[in-house]
Amino acid sequence: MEALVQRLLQGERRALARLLTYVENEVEGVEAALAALFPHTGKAWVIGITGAPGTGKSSLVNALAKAFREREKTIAIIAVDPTSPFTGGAILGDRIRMRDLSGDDGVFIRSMATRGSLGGLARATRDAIRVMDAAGFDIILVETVGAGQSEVDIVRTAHTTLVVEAPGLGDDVQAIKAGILEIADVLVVNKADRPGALNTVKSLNAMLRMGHPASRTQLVAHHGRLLEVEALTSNTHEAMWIPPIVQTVAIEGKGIDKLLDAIHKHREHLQQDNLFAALERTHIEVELYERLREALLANLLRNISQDAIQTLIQRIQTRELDPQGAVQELLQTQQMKA
Ligand SMILES: Nc1nc2c(ncn2[C@@H]2O[C@H](COP(=O)(O)OP(=O)(O)OP(=O)(O)O)[C@@H](O)[C@H]2O)c(=O)[nH]1
Ligand SMILES: [Mg+2]
Repeated sequence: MEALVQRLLQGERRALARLLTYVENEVEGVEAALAALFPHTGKAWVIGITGAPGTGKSSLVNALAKAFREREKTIAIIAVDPTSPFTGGAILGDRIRMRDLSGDDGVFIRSMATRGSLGGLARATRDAIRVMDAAGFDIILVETVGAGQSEVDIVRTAHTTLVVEAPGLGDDVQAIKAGILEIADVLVVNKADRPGALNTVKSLNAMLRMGHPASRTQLVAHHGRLLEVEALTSNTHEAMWIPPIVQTVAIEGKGIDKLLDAIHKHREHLQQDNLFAALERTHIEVELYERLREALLANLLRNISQDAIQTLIQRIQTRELDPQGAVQELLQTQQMKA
């Protein structure tokens, strides 16, 4: 592992690929590698791209990567597929569409699918981002399908979040249904070459005028949970960010300059008033509590036999014991043992 870490820090792509596989498979010893890499992280700008299936996220990632390359930035891409471990076809599709980026050492592409739980995927994605960050990439693009929990997980890792819409996916703006407008730093109306694009822009605009939540509230972490709270009155107008709406035709590279510009402005926005430090603090707090919960539970369960759990379940089912009482009982026996 140690040698692998050194090779990764020296920029060796094969070491990077191998470490990412270790992260994904939670291979023993990978935690030590992640710990050794951690001091080398915190430099990359992480951009999350989310939206309903088929809106053109991968095409946008492709176009963005090319545009960043033209500006001499190195790019790592993670395509996360939280829906199913059986969508190898879709992942292959992503890879094929990104083939015009291959052969360039300044671009690195990786797909990740769930193996077990969504939580596991979120952790693996976060760790993969760190590994790529330590490997020295300037920009990390993370694509996930907007399907519930995964958007929130992007917020927990990305610095700038793009929410992608496209016309003709139904009569309403998809973001309303999925409730993901709140997390958008930039709204992208892709497939602007299609009829209805202007209507999509109009509905998004109307929603923003009604008061984009971000213009009145802010995300904060409280005991490791993300909460939306009223923006502090001391948060003056400079501190507020209203997500711009950018139209693109990803497959033709149209509007990509404007999108890059919007991303850049958001980055500049975060760099004022210590907003970036606050965002990072929130990310760290959420992660810390998440890991703590996991570790405590794992610790506890190590000392409890499956039989004991099964007995408790039975006692709950027969109404002899209530679920909260069962938890208390478990904690007490643990304390007595300790
Ligand atoms: N007309 C038009 N088609 C586009 C545009 N961008 C992407 N497409 C097409 O839309 C389809 C879906 O594009 P993808 O980039 O795979 O979309 P995605 O959001 O990554 O899809 P999933 O990852 O499956 O959710 C493909 O056939 C693209 O060629 C665009 O700007 N205009
Ligand atoms: Mg895709």
